[in-house]
Amino acid sequence: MRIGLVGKPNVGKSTMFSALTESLVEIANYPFTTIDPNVGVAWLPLPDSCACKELRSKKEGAGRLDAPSPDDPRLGSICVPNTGRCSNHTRLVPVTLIDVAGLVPGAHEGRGRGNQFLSDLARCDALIQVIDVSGSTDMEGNPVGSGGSAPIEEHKFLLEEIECWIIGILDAGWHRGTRRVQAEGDKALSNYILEQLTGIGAKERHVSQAISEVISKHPGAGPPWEWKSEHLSTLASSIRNDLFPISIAANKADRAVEGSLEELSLMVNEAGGSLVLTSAEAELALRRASIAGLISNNPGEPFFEITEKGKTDLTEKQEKALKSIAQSLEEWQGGGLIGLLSEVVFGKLSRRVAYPVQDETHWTDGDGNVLPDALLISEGTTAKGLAYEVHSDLGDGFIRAVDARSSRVIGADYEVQDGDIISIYSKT
Ligand SMILES: Nc1nc2c(ncn2[C@@H]2O[C@H](COP(=O)(O)OP(=O)(O)OP(=O)(O)O)[C@@H](O)[C@H]2O)c(=O)[nH]1
Ligand SMILES: [Mg+2]
Repeated sequence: MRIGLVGKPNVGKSTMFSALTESLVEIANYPFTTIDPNVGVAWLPLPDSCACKELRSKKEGAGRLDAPSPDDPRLGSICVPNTGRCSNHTRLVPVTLIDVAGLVPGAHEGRGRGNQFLSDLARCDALIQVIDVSGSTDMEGNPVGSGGSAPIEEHKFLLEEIECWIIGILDAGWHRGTRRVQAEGDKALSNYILEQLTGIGAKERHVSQAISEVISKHPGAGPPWEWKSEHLSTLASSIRNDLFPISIAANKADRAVEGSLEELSLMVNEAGGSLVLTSAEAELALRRASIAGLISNNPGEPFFEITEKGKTDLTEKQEKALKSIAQSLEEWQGGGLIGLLSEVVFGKLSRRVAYPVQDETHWTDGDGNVLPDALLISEGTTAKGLAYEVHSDLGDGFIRAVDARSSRVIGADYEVQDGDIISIYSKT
């Protein structure tokens, strides 16, 4: 799972990256602070309890396990995650984030840092556009104090730039490529487009959907080698929408300009995306205080406790500032950065979780580790598809799978449901 952070310069992309991945990156109040992309992992809590909760209660019921002691550091969790961690049955799973250079209007013509770096986003499952809702920066990301660019303009230009980037990939050999239709028939058109766009992750269904959109929207478009820029634009827009669904972090919400978001919110909702108010800077402050051991706070939660260390080290002013940050985060609906990420992954992308295990009785791997993996899978993933997600050898040698809850054998075509625990039998 990969999610790209995009937007004009100086909106808080790197601040957001840093808060979510708990890593140090360069952050500054001027455009193009980031040039080479930052890549890191954010830990996303699963919306439902980890399956280890169910296992614990089964074991407790059978008298094979005592209730967790009050000083259990993991608050009852009994899984052994290969990646991430689990406490109080809240399981964290990895999501890769990519923070890229800012994009300015005209990037496809080489303005700013151009749009070459968009290829870093090519394999992303979704994008989050970070928008400055404080009006403190212009379209190029220059600090202007107030009266900066309108959020809706920031969004529209970003869509346009990504579409121009896609058109740029298609344009070069368009005439020659699409002429193949004359000799090879209609299929040659989708084949040509697919060849050009596989590098950015396009699949046949994206391409055929896009071609149908051009034909229905422009009935007089003529043969593809005569298509004009508006036809290619419809094509690119359809592909962009499918390939890179965009949600919005309405950032710098701590200094939001009243009434600047209604129009944008409507537009994003109509396109099926989400918009969440965020303050990356505020969340970063909480993360840093938590990492320094001054407060105890889980990512995404607006409340915290001051630790013993915090009680001695924090000044009254610092304590007040942290409390006011937490209060603001609570007031903005949507759960901040983690809430947005969760909405993108589980809402927009409809990801489900599956727990592959080797031993269907004990829900363990070969070494006895309980529920070692919690994988995010797409809707429609089959048992065999899940085997491939674990390892290509497991997929190639797939014999059958077993639903560990019911001990029933399931076939290769069974559609994996959210929360399924599945053991896979394979020749290898
Ligand atoms: N008030 C406020 N300022 C913020 C917030 N998030 C980031 N900033 C500030 O905005 C400025 C730009 O932050 P960056 O994270 O470097 O922005 P960027 O989008 O990565 O910028 P480029 O790499 O130049 O494209 C910094 O001064 C941050 O401290 C926020 O939520 N509220
Ligand atoms: Mg940056």
